Order: sequence, then structure tokens, then C-alpha cells
Amino acid sequence: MSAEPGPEGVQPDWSPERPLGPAALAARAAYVLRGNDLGTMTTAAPTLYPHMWSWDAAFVAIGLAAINLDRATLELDTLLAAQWKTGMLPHIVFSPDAVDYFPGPDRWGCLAAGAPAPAKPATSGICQPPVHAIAVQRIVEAGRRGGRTERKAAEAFLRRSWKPLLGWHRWLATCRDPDGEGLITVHHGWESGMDNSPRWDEPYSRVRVGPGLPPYQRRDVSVVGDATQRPSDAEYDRYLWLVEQMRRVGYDDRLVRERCDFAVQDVFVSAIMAMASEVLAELGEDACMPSADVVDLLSWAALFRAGVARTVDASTGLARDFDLRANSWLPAPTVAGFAPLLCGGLDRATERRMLALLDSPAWAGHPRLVAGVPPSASPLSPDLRPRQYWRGPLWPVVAWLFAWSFARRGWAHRAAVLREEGMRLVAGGHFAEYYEPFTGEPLGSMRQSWTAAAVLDWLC
Ligand code: 2M8
Repeated sequence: MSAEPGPEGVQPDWSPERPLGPAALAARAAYVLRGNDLGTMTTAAPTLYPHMWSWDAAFVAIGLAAINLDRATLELDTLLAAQWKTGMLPHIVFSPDAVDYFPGPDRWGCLAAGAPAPAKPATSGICQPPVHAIAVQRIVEAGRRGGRTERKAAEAFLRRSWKPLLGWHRWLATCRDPDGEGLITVHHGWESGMDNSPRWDEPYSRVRVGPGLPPYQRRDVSVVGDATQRPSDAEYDRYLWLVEQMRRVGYDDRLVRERCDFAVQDVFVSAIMAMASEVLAELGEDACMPSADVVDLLSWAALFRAGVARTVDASTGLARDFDLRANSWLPAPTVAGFAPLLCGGLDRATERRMLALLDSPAWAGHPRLVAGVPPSASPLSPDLRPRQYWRGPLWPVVAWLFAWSFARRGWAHRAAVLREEGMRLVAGGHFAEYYEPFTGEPLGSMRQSWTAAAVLDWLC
């Protein structure tokens, strides 16, 4: 292995490295996942994110499915065991053994606030994108490729996870889209998974931090070692204020909907909901699960696909989020604008235009990008911050998600190109959280589980 970085995020003398061969890269990726394994959960990253994150856990399971089916199912079993009584899968499942993280269980204070959370383990009080059905599909496929024992284990896993997964999708469809508009509402940028994306600048600008915000000390900045890669303190105040608002209403779904300062219909989460509902319906149909469940899943797939398609702005060619508090569209050009390509539903002309835009110099076709993958923000945007998290860097896991859905949609060539370009990012053997788009410098955490997992899935 190459020398470990000092603070988790800092590469002391980074310079472009010679690419490793596929076998060495796969071995390193497996080594990273093993190193981040706490036994029944894998940390999203060893120091920066020392607990289980919901959508990270799904990607981890996807990577593990390629090398250790039992460990892959255990990962999702751990997550599902933390499901709330309402059906919500929490965005963080805290390990009692892990090192510090802020905001930790006390700051979320879910049980003390009377939330419908499990007595154990401790969790956060919000959710993340519902990619989990994709992991289940990967596990079932890996089971089928294996022998009789693996196939049976994967089928048993599907049977035991069916109800919790259905409950999760039902909670999203009912609590987060109560009027059946086909768009999921998020109440925190963290729920989108794209925490500080320019998508959220407008809605956050309307969040007024109240006087009662308890004091706190950030930990992320010292771990990464370079504050410019992370959200600002002012942004963090707003993140923490939203947590405070939700805590004060006991994380009650209805009250959060009514009172939380942040309420945005998220087009990317909605596209994932459409796609994942369809995947789950197919798995259920194959495994003879109750047909009423399959019908519900198919109806959500259709509803959210249509909801996502309706958000496309004819003038930019991109899909948009909608701010329910300001009653306005959010037009920031980010990777989320390509959400309809994940789930389908556009008419042919609009879809072709969107694909051409994705390939253009304004996006993945920008001549200076080190890899032709969808960047988190347009390289031509005046707001581009090439080193800052969700405001411009390239994310291998995002490339994986697009590649997977393009393959599913029958676009084999596009999927293969994305895989090849995504592999270009990680070829030096750092499984970084994200990469500088023009130099390829690895940034954020250096042992990010979902990056290693994406590489394993691509290589194995
Ligand atoms: C990032 O989010 C956490 C908060 O949830 C953070 O910045 O502290 C995001 O990139 C999110 O999408 C991801 O799941 C998480 C762990 O990798 O890190």
C-alpha cells in the first residue's frame, strides 16, 4: 500500500501516479473495505465518517456482493435493523465502538425527543437516497452466479428484507410525497446526499438560524485538514439549525413537514425512488412476493418517473428541484439535472437533448476534465469550486450510479465508457471521496468505502 495520509483527507505530496493494474486495484479496494469493517457495519470512511451511512451502506453491499456475499447481506441486515417504526431508514446508524463524529447520537437526541426510532442502535433523524434495492439486486445476481448455497442465501436475504424495504419505499411515497406529485421532499441538504451542492444555496439562504442553537464544535474540518474542501461554518450553522428544528418536534413526520424551514422536492432522490421501486418490483415478481406489493412498487415507479420528467426546464434542458417554502424552481446547474436519465420517462427528443448536453463541453465532455464522468457541478459554471465536495469535484460513486442505470436502460456503450472513465479517476490506488476535476487530485477522505466498493463492482 502507499503511505497513509496524515489527517485523513490530506495527501502530503500528491502528484499524478502511475496506474495500477486491475488485480492490484481490486486487491486494494477489498483491503480498504476490510480496513473499514467494524464487524457488522462498514464505516463510510475510517475517521471522517466513522459510522454507517445509509446510501453508503448500499454501495458497500454492492462492492461486497462481488467478493463476500454473506458480508454483503450482513451490511444491509445491520442497516435494516435500524429502521424506524414509520419505515424510515435513518441516514446514520451509529456504532457504539466508533470514534467521535459530530453531530453524534446526543446531538440528534432521537429517543429523548420521542422519535419513533428503535431503542438500539442509535441513529440520526433524517434519511438518504433510496438506492438500497440496487444492492439487493446485486446480491441476488451474485447469488445466482454462485453455487446452490449462495443462491439460497441470497434468496433468503431477499425474503427477510422484503417487508422492511417495502416499508421504506411506502414511507417515502406517503410521508415525503403526501399529495402524490411524484416528487420526494427532503428537509435537509444531508437527505439529498449532496450536502453543500449549489442546488441548496437558495433554500439555505432562507433558513434563519434561531437564537436557541446549542453551541457545537465541528470535527470534519480537522479530519480533512483543508477547510476549503468542506462546507463553511455559516453553512454548518444552518445544517445544525434544521436538526434542532426537527428535534424540537420529536422528528414527527407531519410536524417536520409543516414547520421545518427547509422543504424541497428533490429530483435526484425522486429519480432514484422511481428506479429502485422498479428494481424491487422485478425482484419481488421473480421471487413470488405478494402481488399487491409488486403493484404498489410499480405504481410508485411510474408516479415518480413522471414526476421527475415534469421538472425539466425547456430553456436549460435540465431537470430541477422545487422549493416548497418559496414556491419556486431551483435552477442551479448540477449533476442532479440529469436525474431523468437514471429513471427514464422523457420523450425521445428531450432525452436526446439531455444526453447531448451531458456529452457537451459544459459537462462530462469538457476538454480539461481528467475523466469524462458527470461532474457534481458544470465545469463552466461561475460558481464552480473544483476542490469543494459537491460543488464541482468528480465522484466515482456518482459515475457508478449513472453507469449502472445506463446499462439497465440498454445503453451498453455509454455504460462501458463511464466505467472506463470512472476507473481512470481511481487508477492511482487512492480510493478518495472525490477528485479535483482538472488535475485528478484525490480529495476528501482517502479511504472512502463507497469508492472502493464501486471499483470492486467494476472489476470483479
Ligand atoms: C457526506 O455527508 C455527511 C453528512 O451526512 C458529512 O458531510 O458529514 C455526503 O457526501 C453524503 O452523501 C455521504 O453519504 C456521507 C458519508 O460518505 O458524507
